[in-house]
Amino acid sequence: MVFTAESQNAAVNLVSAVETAAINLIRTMSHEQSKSETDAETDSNEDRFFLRDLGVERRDFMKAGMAAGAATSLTGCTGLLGGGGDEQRAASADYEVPPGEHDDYYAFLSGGHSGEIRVYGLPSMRQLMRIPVFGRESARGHGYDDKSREMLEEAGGYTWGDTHHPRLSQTGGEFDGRWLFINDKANPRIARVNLKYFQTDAIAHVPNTQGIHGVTGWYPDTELVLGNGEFRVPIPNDGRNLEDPDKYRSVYTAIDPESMNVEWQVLVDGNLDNSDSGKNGRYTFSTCYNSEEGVDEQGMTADDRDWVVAFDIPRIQDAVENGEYEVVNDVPIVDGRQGSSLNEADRPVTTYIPVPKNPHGVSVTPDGKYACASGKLSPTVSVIDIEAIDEVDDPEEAIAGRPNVGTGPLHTAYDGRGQAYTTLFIDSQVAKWDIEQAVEAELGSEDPVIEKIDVHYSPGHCQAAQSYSTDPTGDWLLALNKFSQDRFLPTGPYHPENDQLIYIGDDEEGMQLVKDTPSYAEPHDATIAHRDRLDPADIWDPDDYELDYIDSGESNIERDDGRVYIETYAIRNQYGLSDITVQEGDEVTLHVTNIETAKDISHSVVIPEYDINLSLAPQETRKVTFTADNPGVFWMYCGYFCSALHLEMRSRLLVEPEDEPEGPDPF
Ligand code: CUK
Ligand code: CUA
Ligand code: CA
Repeated sequence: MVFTAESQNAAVNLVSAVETAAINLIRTMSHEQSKSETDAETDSNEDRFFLRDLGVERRDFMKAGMAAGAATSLTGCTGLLGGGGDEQRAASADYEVPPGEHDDYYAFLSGGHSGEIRVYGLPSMRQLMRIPVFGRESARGHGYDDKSREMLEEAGGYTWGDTHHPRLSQTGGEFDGRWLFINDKANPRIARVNLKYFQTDAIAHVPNTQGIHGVTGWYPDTELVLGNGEFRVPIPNDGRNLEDPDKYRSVYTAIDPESMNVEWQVLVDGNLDNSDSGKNGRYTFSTCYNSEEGVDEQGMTADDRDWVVAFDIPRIQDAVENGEYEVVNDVPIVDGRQGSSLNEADRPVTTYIPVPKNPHGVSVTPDGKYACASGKLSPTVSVIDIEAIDEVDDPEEAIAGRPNVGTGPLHTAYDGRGQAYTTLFIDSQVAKWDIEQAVEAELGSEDPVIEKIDVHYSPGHCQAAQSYSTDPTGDWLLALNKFSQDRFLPTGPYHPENDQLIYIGDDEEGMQLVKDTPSYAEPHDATIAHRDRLDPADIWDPDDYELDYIDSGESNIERDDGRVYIETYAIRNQYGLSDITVQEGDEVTLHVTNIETAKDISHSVVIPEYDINLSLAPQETRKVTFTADNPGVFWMYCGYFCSALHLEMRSRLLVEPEDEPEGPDPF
């Protein structure tokens, strides 16, 4: 039996009569259909559609997934299907990457107010790693050794952050596997993750703004990293103009990706939400939902239009070079407001392109032709013709299309075949639409929409494989849904979020939901890179850090007037020094190399009393400094289960008291 429009209509009728009966019918239908087509179709496009030579044609379970999805929508998402239905579970199993095999893609997901990044493998959706960024994290010792602790302290000393937008560095418009940049929406910071080591290696503190929201590289070659100031504040924010919101300001900030130095800022009208870069080293784009410059929801939603700001980066750099700026908190700020004299020239520094209404995401098509801004409070996506910006008299004329995609459009991703995928927060769907058709159609037309798929529920971003680069691979789409409601076993009042994997590689069959993955609050955005784009190191290269490598037999203790500098090493199953004696009150630095050359043999140095937690991957050296202000015996042990004698891997820190302890021994 084939699952057709008729059978779906039949199912609709049945649902209105007896919901559960219909769902069972659909389940049965799709199951039978799946089985019969598996028998019948054995040859077509096997290699293309098979993930892992599992011997099953993927169309079969795509249809099964479709049926289960249809059933879910018929029930109004009330959870009658619980975990998604047997067919969906079966479909999902066919996308499993078998034990011991590797995924095709890395997906870097932001962790929201957990302040971290999660690394998934796609299509398995297995969580491969977490990368701590803006807060201390004990498993990897982030914020515990001197270097990472100083990095966090120098970037403002905040204890947590809110990561939203992981953006990979690009060379020539393609991911180069070098760095990942990510914003802190809570505090004014942008961090850099070194993708050789999957480790946060620099954090820039950005003055003159509260929090950085959207972030993007300036592509194609990531010459700058750009961050959006979302919350308007007085500049400088030193107590002036508290009651005068008209004098609150937002800035767009440029950071040098190598030095992580804040290079310049651009003052704008309104505020700045999300950001993306054009592909040819000219414009970057940011949405503004608060053109009204309101301070509450009513104020920020008063007008029907807000705007997208196009930043002409070379023109801004000229202005900086010509000294056309004011310096506040050591940063040159170029006036990019609409009335700025810099905008009277032939080439304005900023162009304000009106779009409806409280727009949210903006993303540039892989060919670099269009910047698409989602309306949020308008059911449309505004398609900006980037080349036209220089040609039109009125910026609004640069709008080349405006498809009506559905309710609550937030973010748009691309498959590289001329199609766009926009999340619909309110409809709980992803809409697929044709970009050129959107340009040809009347503004507001629904015609460019090709299909919609239900997701569960209320997606923020969706992200397609390599969508942010010039070469999307067009096979996988992640929908990062804010609510999971009834999709998983209950875990108390805090529910996991739901990251759903959708196959988008077959335009004929349409989008296929294949996997639900619960996630901890809360992924906002992701970047998905083919594994060939990255080349992570197995073990550390000692040339990549500044600390001396301490080899076997090179342990050393130097004492100088209350300072004790200890150099030692770790190897299965011991430290280079079996005990270390210091005086109460000494300032102690522990400098340790993990001299293992075998991959995956990590050690750590843990001294709980002194809050020491030094984590060491193979060939890695780190140091930590502390004051030995409590006398006594303190076991120093290894936190990684590194060998059969891991528990025996320990030494003693002996802190000699300043004053002899009093009283007899009680035992
Ligand atoms: S924002 Cu979170 S769902 Cu930071 Cu990209 Cu839209
Ligand atoms: Cu080293 Cu456990
Ligand atoms: Ca608005």
